[in-house]
Amino acid sequence: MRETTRGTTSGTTSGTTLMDQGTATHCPYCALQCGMWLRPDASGRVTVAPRDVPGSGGGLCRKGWTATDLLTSGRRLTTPLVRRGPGRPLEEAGWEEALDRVAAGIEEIQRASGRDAVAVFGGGGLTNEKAYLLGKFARVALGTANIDYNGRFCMSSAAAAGLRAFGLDRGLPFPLTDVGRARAVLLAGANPAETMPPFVRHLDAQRAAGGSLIVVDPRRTATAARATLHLRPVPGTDLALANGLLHIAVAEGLVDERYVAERTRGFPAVREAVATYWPEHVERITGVPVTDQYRAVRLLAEAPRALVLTARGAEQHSNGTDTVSAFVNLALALGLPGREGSGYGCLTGQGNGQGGREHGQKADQLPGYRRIDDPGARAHVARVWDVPADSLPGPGVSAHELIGSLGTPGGPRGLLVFGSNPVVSAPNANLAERRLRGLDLLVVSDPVLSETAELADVVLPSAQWAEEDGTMTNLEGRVIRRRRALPAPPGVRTDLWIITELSRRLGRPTGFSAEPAEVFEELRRASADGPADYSGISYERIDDEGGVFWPSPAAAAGQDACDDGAGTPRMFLDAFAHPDGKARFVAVQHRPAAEEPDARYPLHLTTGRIMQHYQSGAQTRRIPALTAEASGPYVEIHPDLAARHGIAAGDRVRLVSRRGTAEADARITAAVPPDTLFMPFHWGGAGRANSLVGDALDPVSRMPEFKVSAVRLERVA
Ligand SMILES: Nc1nc2c(c(=O)[nH]1)N[C@H]1C(S)=C(S)[C@@H](COP(=O)(O)OP(=O)(O)OC[C@H]3O[C@@H](n4cnc5c(=O)[nH]c(N)nc54)[C@H](O)[C@@H]3O)O[C@H]1N2
Ligand SMILES: Nc1nc2c(c(=O)[nH]1)N[C@H]1C(S)=C(S)[C@@H](COP(=O)(O)OP(=O)(O)OC[C@H]3O[C@@H](n4cnc5c(=O)[nH]c(N)nc54)[C@H](O)[C@@H]3O)O[C@H]1N2
Ligand code: SF4
Ligand SMILES: [Mo]
Repeated sequence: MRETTRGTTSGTTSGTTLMDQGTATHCPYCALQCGMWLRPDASGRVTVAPRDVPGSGGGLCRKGWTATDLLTSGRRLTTPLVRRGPGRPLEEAGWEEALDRVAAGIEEIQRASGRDAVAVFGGGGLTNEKAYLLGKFARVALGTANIDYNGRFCMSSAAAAGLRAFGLDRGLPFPLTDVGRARAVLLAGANPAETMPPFVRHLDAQRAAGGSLIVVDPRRTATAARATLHLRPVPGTDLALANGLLHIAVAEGLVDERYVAERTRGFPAVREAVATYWPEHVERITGVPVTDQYRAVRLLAEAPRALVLTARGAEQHSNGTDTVSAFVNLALALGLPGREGSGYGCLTGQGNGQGGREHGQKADQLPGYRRIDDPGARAHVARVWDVPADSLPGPGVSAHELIGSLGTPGGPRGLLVFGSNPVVSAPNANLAERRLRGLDLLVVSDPVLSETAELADVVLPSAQWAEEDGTMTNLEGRVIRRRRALPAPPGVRTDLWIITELSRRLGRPTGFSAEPAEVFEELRRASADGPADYSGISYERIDDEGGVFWPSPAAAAGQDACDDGAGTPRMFLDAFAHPDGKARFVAVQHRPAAEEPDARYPLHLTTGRIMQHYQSGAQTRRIPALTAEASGPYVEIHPDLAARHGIAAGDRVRLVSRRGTAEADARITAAVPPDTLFMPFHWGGAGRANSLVGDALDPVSRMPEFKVSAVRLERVA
């Protein structure tokens, strides 16, 4: 199924009325990566049409439909900005001045304080090519260990749990279309009705075919409203719930003993660990009724094909890795992973949340999902980069720890940010903002003047998705093409060009290319024989096959694609990625969130997303059609709680935590439990949810606890 890069509507015969459909690309935002046709018209505006692509299908949500508004809007940056002295405002500058200033600043800091004194912060929205080149830039041109990225805030707990269970982690190790075919789906902490609306068609298909959907979410979301069974745990108690479900599976004789014996290790310790998770005890911890626990287990165990899926609601906790392990244990005991049509998967979030974690912008990684502390991996990548292996730095620290160390004694004094807006999205954002303000040099590459860019010494206006080529890896692990539909405005440059120019100024005239296709060729070699092997993937092959699933070793690239897609649509069918081919159970125990409600801060706060806004909102808050529908921050408050505080719908309320305060409009709804508030995190300033969130991290993944804080609620007079 060759994917045409330029499309024409079918059905025309004369050849004279062929209508140009435009350029075939994908939405800039989430990991579903819906297909799009982009067509610039005579007035310079770009029209969008949905494009039917394998996996995500032919739908678009409101964000996709309006994504092109930012291409032509006056709200984007079209010239570099430089702060020409402390206390001075950002002023327009030429590229030479801006880049020279960055290079000089880096050299000065590194001369005085060492190479690690300059850090890099990347993003899961960057193309594979950019993520790869950014990681190489940090290790080779800067020689710093200090690089990490916002994926640490996103799916790192699921990745850590997937690695320890299966030996390799790919968000969904099966094609998305398996969701529609599953007879039972358990969604833990996911709200795709708002976060991936076109995905919901798979859930609708699944239920229309008689399947059951179990949603685990403290809130009655639009997704939960579609569920056969909605389990509403107290925030932060999913681990106890998952252990409890496994306890019931054991007690009811529903464990797939043959699968467990043949395909796994470590079950006895887990059986023992869940022995004390009696249904009544689990109800006391989680609030989920005993009968619902039984029903969930039966629905899952009796389905011929069943999926267990987690997302941020289950993962963004100080016990997030263990929580995902508890759900994976349940899936393994029921014999799901590595079986056609069944399995465990994590719904990744960002456009390239998958590829972004595979090619070296994570503190402990080299391209191809290699470990930076593995001598063999270092030697391989150093050969591709043409540098001595011992010149490569070791592992750096995680995103939140990196931000916390900025400008402190011994910490980095300079930071380059590509593709993130941590002033809004980092936990304990008041502290994050202070740290960023304390730097000697802050450089931000961004298409817009985000809250983080506002603090920068140098802002570099980068090209947007529709103005560049590259590859993205969607939530299924399918590598797809982003294609350039129109030129960037004059004065705007691509991230690859910026990285290449900076490298040249830092004494690396070779080894960096601004051409995506050239970077991808190098990425193929760097990833070859690694866990995330892209060596068999090429732009041409993606065009031919409509995307290629990694791993795709070069040696296998000639083989015909199967019905589900090219590369490896389904992983683990024959063996898991541990040396003995067996999956690992990991015994885990419930522990409370880092911060539980008490007399001074009596309420749970949980945070998340709404349909109209994307992440820190830097992009979507600049799109009038979206802000017209969702204009500002709000808090969901249960009617009983609101009544106790004398709060009416639309009143201004203040939330107070140990870190800070946030103000927003009250939205009164029984969708939240009486002791739990929900606030979206898409706004900065006074309405910034992350001013409330704490510093607790998961000990394995270093994922922050975005989903549980203790707060008190006040009515603003
Ligand atoms: N509209 C929109 N879509 C997006 C994004 C966006 O910003 N806006 N971002 C993209 C990205 S990067 C990501 S990571 C995904 C995230 O996608 P999701 O994980 O679906 O989104 P969230 O809203 O963060 O969290 C999902 C749900 O977790 C619930 N939750 C909170 N606490 C708990 C808990 O303790 N246990 C359980 N089981 N559930 C809990 C919340 O009530 C919420 O409904 O979305 C992607 N898509
Ligand atoms: N309280 C709370 N906080 C959260 C979460 C939560 O659920 N609750 N979720 C967390 C999660 S899952 C995530 S993923 C993070 C995301 O939070 P952020 O990392 O802040 O993500 P974005 O808002 O997408 O920031 C991307 C920035 O890069 C710019 N940008 C977009 N594309 C490009 C590009 O190609 N190149 C360059 N140079 N710039 C680009 C955008 O304009 C924007 O300013 O937030 C986390 N923070
Ligand atoms: S669901 Fe995600 S990829 Fe699809 S249009 Fe919406 S934001 Fe874009
Ligand atoms: Mo995310």
